[in-house]
Amino acid sequence: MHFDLTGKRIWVAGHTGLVGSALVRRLAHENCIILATPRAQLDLRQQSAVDAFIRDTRPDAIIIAAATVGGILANQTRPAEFLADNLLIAANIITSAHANGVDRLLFLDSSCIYPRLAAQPISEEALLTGPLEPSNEGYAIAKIAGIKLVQAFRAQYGRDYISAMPTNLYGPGDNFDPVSSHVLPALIRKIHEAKLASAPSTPIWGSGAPRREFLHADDCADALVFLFKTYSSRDPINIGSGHDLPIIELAHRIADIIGYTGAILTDPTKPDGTPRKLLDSSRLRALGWSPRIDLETGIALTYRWFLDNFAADPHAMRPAHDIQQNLIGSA
Ligand code: GFB
Repeated sequence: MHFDLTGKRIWVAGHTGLVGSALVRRLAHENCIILATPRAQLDLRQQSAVDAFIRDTRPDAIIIAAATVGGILANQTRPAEFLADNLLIAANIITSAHANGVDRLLFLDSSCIYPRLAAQPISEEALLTGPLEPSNEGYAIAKIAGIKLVQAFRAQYGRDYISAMPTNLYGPGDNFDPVSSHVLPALIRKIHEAKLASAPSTPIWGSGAPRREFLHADDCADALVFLFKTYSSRDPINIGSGHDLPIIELAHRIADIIGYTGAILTDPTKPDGTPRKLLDSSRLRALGWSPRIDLETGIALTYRWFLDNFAADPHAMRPAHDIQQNLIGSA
């Protein structure tokens, strides 16, 4: 299968988010037209607005990188938003894409759709074989619904829609809010601030024992474009780096890169989440794609971006608790 991007109008829904902005950078190297609209002008939770946008802009293909996202605590404390917003985004865009004759679509999923205690590394077959991790059940259910929509529109209408499951992502443009962010940007900020304050120690959440796999957003975008051009199947496909590590080790690596020599303390009052999340990405590797950015390089690049864009002026960044504002309608 080859989907030729040349001259195609591609709507990147969520173009200001972590993956969306990486997709825009990556698609700039393809000979295609990128459609994007400011979030203030399009609320992806509104079916009529989404429908009108697709009707008016006539995309040939759509990548759904828009979502209400956040780290473990944001998921735990705002389950209604994570479930409802993400159900609406998936359903609105996919049904309107079909209604307007868009025949190619990629839905961006998440590794948290897999059962909490799935065998590691987690293969695509593990989907719906066991209970989900409670801290992000709402988000996971909405993302599973997205996969099912993709499969249903393929089965009933023959639409060439696909879904892909990236592992935990990080990179430039990430959310560095200490409360709502994911672990990697949260630790960059906390450890950077501990260094500036010459703090003798800095705490991380949970026991530090959970293991996570990390992939740089630019690698993820490259894999998504690769799949968009070459992959057509009802089966979702994993996108991972192939390496995981305990959170405490991640904290020490970040401290080394930042040059922080204080102690890293754990905080068992905060949630650990799922004990391990390492994807089996052999299906993607067999198709010929591999990541290029190793974790040390990726952390260093992300820290550089943080220093250039955030550390200098924290107020210029996203409002801390308003992730939704930043992602809904940010197509
Ligand atoms: O990245 P994170 O929030 O998400 O947390 P999940 C990963 C691990 O890092 C957990 C620990 O064990 C956290 O307790 N951790 C340590 C921290 N310090 C911190 C910190 O300062 N901030 C954060 N955020 N974590 C998310 C899901 O799960 O993964 C989402 O909730 C999504 O729905 C995303 O799927 C990819 O990997 O646990």
